[in-house]
Amino acid sequence: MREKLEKIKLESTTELENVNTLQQLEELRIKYLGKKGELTQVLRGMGALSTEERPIVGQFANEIRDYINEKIEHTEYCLKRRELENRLRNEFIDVTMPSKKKELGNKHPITKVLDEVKEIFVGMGFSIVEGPEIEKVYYNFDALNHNKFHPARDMQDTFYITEDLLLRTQTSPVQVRTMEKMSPPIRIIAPGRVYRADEIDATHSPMFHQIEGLVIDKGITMANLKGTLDVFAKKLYGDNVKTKFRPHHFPFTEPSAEVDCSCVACSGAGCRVCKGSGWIEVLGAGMVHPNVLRNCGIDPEVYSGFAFGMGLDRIVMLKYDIDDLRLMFENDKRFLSQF
Ligand code: 2NM
Repeated sequence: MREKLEKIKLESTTELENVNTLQQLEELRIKYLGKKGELTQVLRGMGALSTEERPIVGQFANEIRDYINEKIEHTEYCLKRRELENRLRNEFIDVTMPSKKKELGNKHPITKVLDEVKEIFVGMGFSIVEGPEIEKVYYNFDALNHNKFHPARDMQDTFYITEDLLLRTQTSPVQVRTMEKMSPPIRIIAPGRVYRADEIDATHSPMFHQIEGLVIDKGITMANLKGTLDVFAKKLYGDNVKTKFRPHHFPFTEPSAEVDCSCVACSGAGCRVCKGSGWIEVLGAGMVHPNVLRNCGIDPEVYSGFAFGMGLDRIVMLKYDIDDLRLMFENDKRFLSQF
């Protein structure tokens, strides 16, 4: 029996020294110390020993059990430490490594200029209103004093959805909706996307951006219009900018004018940007036609007002010296990141 115990001690020692995983270690623990383990078997067989031998062998067996236990604990400790060291080595974080750059986007140039324009008008007491891009023919044309034969109404020029629904060609329907809902005084601007069936080229796009403004109150005159737009031009392009009003025609205003600003690039001397004229066309404007006021439930005998409209995309192109409108809608990051 003593020999058997010696053998267990020897074998378990070698085996424990060759253990590589906690799983193997647990298997060995069961092999030697488990209920049916080799050492347990020996201890069970002690009944067959003589009274003299029993305590000696018993003590020896206990020593071996303690020895194996200790060896298991030690091996477990070593394995766990090795595992931890491996993990620490593999999960090592090099804090000096350059980090992945978070690419911060920036505002689209159209949004930037729109924000600027909004700020200028809000500063003058205007509110910002928006409306649907899919609009009723009535709001886009009829209410705005466009007669049935106005060329803009042509199927070739405007995107119709049904006979009485279209993609708005201007943001003026928003003004009509506002006049229907609110009573004067009204001071609003209506920015947004508008649509026209134009062929795409460097200066045309079937979708572009407009900002229209409207002021209705008692005693509003052309002088208010000129003053407001002159202040706007100076805030947008600088205090030295001059404005010029040229007679024009719009169906929804009478009288109507086109508004030029002295060229921002050459201060009026004449250059590539203004094509030698010293002026750039920026706005259309006029006194709201009495028919429009009536259509919207406002009495033209009591109230008068002015309105204006501008193409935002063109203003952006002038401001940033962009020579092709298409660049603004291609969303190439190399282009967009320049503003
Ligand atoms: C323009 C030019 C002139 C305009 C007119 C109206 C309304 F609703 F009051 F009739 N809104 N916008 C207007 C006037 C727009 O854009 C070039």
